[in-house]
Amino acid sequence: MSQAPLLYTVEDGVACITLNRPDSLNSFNTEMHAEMRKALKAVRQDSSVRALLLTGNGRGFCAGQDLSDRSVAPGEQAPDLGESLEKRYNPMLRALKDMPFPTICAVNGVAAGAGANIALACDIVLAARSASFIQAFCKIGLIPDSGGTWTLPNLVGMARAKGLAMLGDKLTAETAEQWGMIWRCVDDGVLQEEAMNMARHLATQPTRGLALIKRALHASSDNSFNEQLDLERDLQRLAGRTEDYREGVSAFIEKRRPTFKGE
Ligand code: T3D
Repeated sequence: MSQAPLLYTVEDGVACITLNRPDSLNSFNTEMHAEMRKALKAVRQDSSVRALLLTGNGRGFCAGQDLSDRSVAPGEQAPDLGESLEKRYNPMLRALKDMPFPTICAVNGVAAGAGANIALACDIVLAARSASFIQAFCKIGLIPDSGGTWTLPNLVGMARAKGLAMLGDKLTAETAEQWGMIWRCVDDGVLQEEAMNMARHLATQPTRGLALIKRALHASSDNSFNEQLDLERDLQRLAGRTEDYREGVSAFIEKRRPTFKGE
C-alpha cells in the first residue's frame, strides 16, 4: 500500500499538516494537492482549531512541483502551467494566507520552488539550521509562483528578491533569519518541539484579535498610511468587541492570567 502523501492531526487546538513524500523531498503531485485541499478545508471548518502548523517529513520540507509529472516529449504539447496555478497552487496559497488564526511553518530541510514560497506564506516561519530556501524556478525557465513575486520583495526588499529569483542560489536558514525573511532559525534537534510549543501557545491566545492583526498587516502593502489608519480604526472596533478583549482587560485589572477562548 502506498503511504499517505500528507499527514493530518489536531491536538490542543493545533492542526498539524505534515507533507509526506520524503523520497521526492515532499514535492507536490496531483494526489498531494488533493489531500492538501482536503486538509486545508478541514482545518478551516474545525472550530476547535486555533493554530496551524505546517512541516515536512524526512530531510526536505518541500521541493515544489513534482517535476516527474512535467517532462514533455518532443512534439508533445506542454502542460498549461497557468491552469495548474489557477486550479491547485493559488487556491492553496489563498487558503493558507486567509486562515483566521496563526499559521506556523517548521521548515525542516530544503524548501525549493513552490515549497519555499508556501513556507514563506505562513505567518511565522521557523527553520532548522540545516534548512535552506531556493527560488529554483529560474533554473528551469519559470518565474517564482505561489506568491513568491509578492512575498519576496515584501520580506527582503527588491534587490534581494531579484537576486534570489534570478540566480536561484541556495539561501541558508541563518541568512534567511539575518535578512528578516523568516522569524527564526533554530537547531535541527529542537525545531519540531519549538514549533509545536509556539503553535500551542498561539492556540491559547485571542484568536480573533490575531486574525485581525493578520488582516491589517496583509493590507498594509496596498494601503497609504492614511488608509491604514482608517483600517486600524475599523479593525480595532471589531477587536474591542471580542470576549477575549474583555477577558484580557479583566485579567490585567485583577492581576491574574487571562483565559482566552478565541471568541
Ligand atoms: O508545474 C506547475 O504546476 C507550475 C508550478 C511550479 C511550481 C514549482 O515548484 S516549479 C520548481 C520545481 N522544483 C524544483 O525545480 C526543485 C527541484 N529539486 C532540486 O533542485 C533539488 O532536488 C533540491 C535543490 C531541492 C535538493 O537537492 P539535493 O541534492 O539535496 O537532493 P536531490 O538528490 O536533488 O533530490 C533527492 C530526491 O528527490 C531525488 O530523487 P532520487 O534521485 O533520490 O530518486 C530527486 O529527483 C527528488 N526530487 C527533488 N526535487 C524534486 C524531486 N522529484 C520530483 N520533483 C521535484 N521537484
